[in-house]
Amino acid sequence: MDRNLALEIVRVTETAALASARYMGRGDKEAADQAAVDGMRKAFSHVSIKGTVVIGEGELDEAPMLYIGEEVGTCKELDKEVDIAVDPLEGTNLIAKGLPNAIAVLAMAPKGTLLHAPDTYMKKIAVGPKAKGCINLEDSVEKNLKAVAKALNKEMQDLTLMIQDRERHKEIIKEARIAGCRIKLFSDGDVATAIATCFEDTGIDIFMGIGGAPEGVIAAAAIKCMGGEMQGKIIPLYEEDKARCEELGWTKEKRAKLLTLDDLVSSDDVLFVATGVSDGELLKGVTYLENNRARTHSVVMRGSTGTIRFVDAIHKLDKNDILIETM
Ligand code: VTB
Ligand code: MG
Ligand code: MG
Repeated sequence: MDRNLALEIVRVTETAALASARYMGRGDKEAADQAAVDGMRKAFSHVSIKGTVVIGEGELDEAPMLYIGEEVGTCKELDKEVDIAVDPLEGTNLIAKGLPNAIAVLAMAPKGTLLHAPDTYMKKIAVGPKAKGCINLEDSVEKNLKAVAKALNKEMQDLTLMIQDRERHKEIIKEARIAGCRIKLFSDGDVATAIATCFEDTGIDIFMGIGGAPEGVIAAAAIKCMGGEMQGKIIPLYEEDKARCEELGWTKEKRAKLLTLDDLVSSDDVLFVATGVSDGELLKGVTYLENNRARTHSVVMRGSTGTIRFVDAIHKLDKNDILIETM
């Protein structure tokens, strides 16, 4: 993929973030999500790719656009064909309540290289580059924690696990407490959390738990760019998820397979971009400034070179044509 795409594509998540950040704390997660979707979709119509959404707004969030199979971008040339995975507002609940860690996010890779995960759940484990090769989703919580502690040259009591605060994680949390590590619970947004393991200064050493499968593929794109490790397994949590999996060809046999990082994202030529909507572990959220301006913080990663760029941008809102069209 063209290296300049990495710089071009940041406008897409910036627009989604700018559009949805207005809804912070307003208690309306659907409106915030819709604004992000509209903004992202509009911004895509200015990008020179021939993109197909393979991970989109599925039934989990019930958003009508950027659906799976939708074509985005201005190009027709087959050599510009890419797969796109989006979550225009990852953490709709977070924005509705004004809580931290909401991001606008997308991943892009050559056609056929992003896993077409069902819009159900995925069991996940992720670590940063130093603990690569030490984890196995099939092993016990204790074994994984011990292996990561050893790889990071840390005592167990100094290791930090981050896991979503859900009833379904009761067992993992119990085992981790017995093992003796520190545990940081979060309410929503496991893309940001999985990625945080790859940045030492976040203090997060390992991420585990069951969250959205689409979010799993998106996080894997970033982890691939940064040389960390992630594994997953499709888990239909509820009865209706099972039917949905079957409908999409995710049979019981197919679901039983452990998904490696290469299964989730098979190309090294992957792009990942995220813009903070509310303040988070890695990115600051949108702030509004005097004179109709707003500031965004984004991260752009390129797998082929491993370059990670933080983009700190000030937008003049009344001159931003994409935003004006969206509002
Ligand atoms: C997961 C997680 C996301 O929503 O999809 C979660 O991956 C939904 O889980 O990051 P519940 O059904 O238990 O709420 C997020 O937290 C936000 O989209
Ligand atoms: Mg979403
Ligand atoms: Mg989400």
